[in-house]
Amino acid sequence: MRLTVAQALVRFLAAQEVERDGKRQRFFAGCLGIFGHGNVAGLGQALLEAGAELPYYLARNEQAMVHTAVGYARMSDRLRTFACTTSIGPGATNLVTGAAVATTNRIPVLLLPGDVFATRRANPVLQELEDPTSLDVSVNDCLRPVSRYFDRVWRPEQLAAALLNAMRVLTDPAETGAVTLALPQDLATEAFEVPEGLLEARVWRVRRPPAEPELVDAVAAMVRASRRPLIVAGGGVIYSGATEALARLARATGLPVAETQAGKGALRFDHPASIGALGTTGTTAANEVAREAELVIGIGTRWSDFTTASRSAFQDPKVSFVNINVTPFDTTKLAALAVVADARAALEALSERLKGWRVDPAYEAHCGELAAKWNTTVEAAYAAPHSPLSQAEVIGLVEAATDDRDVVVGAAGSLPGDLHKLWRARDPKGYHVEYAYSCMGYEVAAGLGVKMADTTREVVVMVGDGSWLMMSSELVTAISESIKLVVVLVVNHGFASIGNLSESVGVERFGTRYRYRTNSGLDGPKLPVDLAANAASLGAHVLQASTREELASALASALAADSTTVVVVETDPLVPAPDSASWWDVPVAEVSTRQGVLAARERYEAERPRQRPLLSPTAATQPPGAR
Ligand SMILES: Cc1ncc(C[n+]2csc(CCOP(=O)(O)OP(=O)(O)O)c2C)c(N)n1
Ligand SMILES: [Mg+2]
Repeated sequence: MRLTVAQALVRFLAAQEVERDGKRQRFFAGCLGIFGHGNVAGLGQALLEAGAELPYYLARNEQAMVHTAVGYARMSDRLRTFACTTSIGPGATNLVTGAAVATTNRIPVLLLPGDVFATRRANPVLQELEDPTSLDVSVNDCLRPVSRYFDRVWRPEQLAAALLNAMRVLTDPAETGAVTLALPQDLATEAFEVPEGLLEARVWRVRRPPAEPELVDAVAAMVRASRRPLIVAGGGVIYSGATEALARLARATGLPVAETQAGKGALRFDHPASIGALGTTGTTAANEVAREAELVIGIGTRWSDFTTASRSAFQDPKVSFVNINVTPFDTTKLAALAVVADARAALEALSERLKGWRVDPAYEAHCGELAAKWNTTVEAAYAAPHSPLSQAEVIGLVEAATDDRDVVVGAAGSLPGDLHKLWRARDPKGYHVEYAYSCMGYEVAAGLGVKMADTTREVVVMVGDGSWLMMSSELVTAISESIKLVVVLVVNHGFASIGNLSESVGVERFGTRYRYRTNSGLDGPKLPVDLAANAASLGAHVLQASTREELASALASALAADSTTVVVVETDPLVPAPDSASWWDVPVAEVSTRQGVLAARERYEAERPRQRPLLSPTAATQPPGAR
């Protein structure tokens, strides 16, 4: 069969399926894209011809379309995603930030940037970089470090191997992330004889590697010997579909479970073993249990500094770690006993080995009391009235307005931290906050992908005014596709998060307010920017709320509506969420003419000694007799 490279590629993508636990489905839900010179004649032509075989969605910004694909893939537990096509040059480099979001979060997306001519017959072409030291460099090389697999297909004969490797990485739970296949624009339109078999339907099995039995024995022995064990659930628990296995183990043993950002929702907040969010943005319950834990079992977590409170969260001098993770890279962190395994498989095996065993009842009761106490703190933060409203009040009203299965989406600013500690998750897919890359602009675009992945749930995007100004473009895509979102736009006239951080490092909220400039800085009156009018101009229905009653009623009508509503609410950036006695390592200037900086440096130096290297081998990884 004679096809262009782009036609063959599109047919290949349409024929790929994945299978896990006997459930088979198409891997690519479609192709998101923005056409320009570099992809319109190649992939554009091929997608037109393919029609419903690989549906095409017009996005408004290339970075945003990767966010949409990431939102979709995360909501689909990494078993489905989108391909993303761009023009060459700026369209392609706009992908870089989105690719980094995908790769840091370990979420599969396929990027198909256009590239310069393979033949070089008319170079430099429009938007070509021209590196005088090497003509085979193009701007797409920026995508190499943020891609788990990168290939530039210079010749039609190379297409088959590139596609098979792309699928290998995208469907491998340990390897997955952004995959980039750069397509020189002349090559994409070139016809070739498609190798036999390439376009036949293909099923990729998503593996569930079991834990080695000796390791499960070792972990069970460590748990039995520990007086204060703790489980930390990360995103891997959710992607593996291990939440029920975790709930059963926790119920049977009383092992307390704390959650990372990506792992939040692994247990319902009211499960008796749930102690909530861990770390810098954690609950007092999880942070107190972590402080004294003797044994910490991380499952499907990459141990970011927010989770470990910059390695200050664990203070027991003999604390040891176990890492259960499908990604070998993550298992060696914190000098843990490394268990390379699928989360569900490992949890089931561990449950078997721990049959009949339970944590000390006093410890269980202690964890339960701490969790109940934090719940009281949350209730109080939700109820305390402020004018303008506090962000906690807004979160409380969104929580109250939504059903168990609805999804809250967030990413950067002060919302992720406040949501992590306050939001009471009632469903494993109900909490979707991107906090590996914490990328401003993810919110609306990803919300669109989340809704496309599961149209049976209401999706509530919570976004700050800073993020909104940076990237609200995909609201237009949602409108044009008649995909309903509820967006809660939190207006606090600047960066509450970085303002607060700035103050804590002695930098006095410098440059973090959306205000007119005066002689002393950005501290004049508020700007006449009207984000409600801005949202309405993009085609959304808009409701404004300034009291609790107005917000509750706006949320109720937005949730009941058939089309996208943006609820604009003003909040006070100076009312913080309740503190959870934790820390984050953000270095403070060592010398300064300002007293505030010196005081902040002093506080910083006082905290640093709580930080621990966490390098001690566990008993199971030490040679016999070493302890
Ligand atoms: C793309 C990007 N640029 C910069 C940052 C650094 N940053 C983190 S939060 C933030 C401010 C966010 O403002 P807003 O969305 O209004 O949320 P708020 O802090 O007010 O809650 C900035 C600039 C980031 N995370 N992402
Ligand atoms: Mg803001």
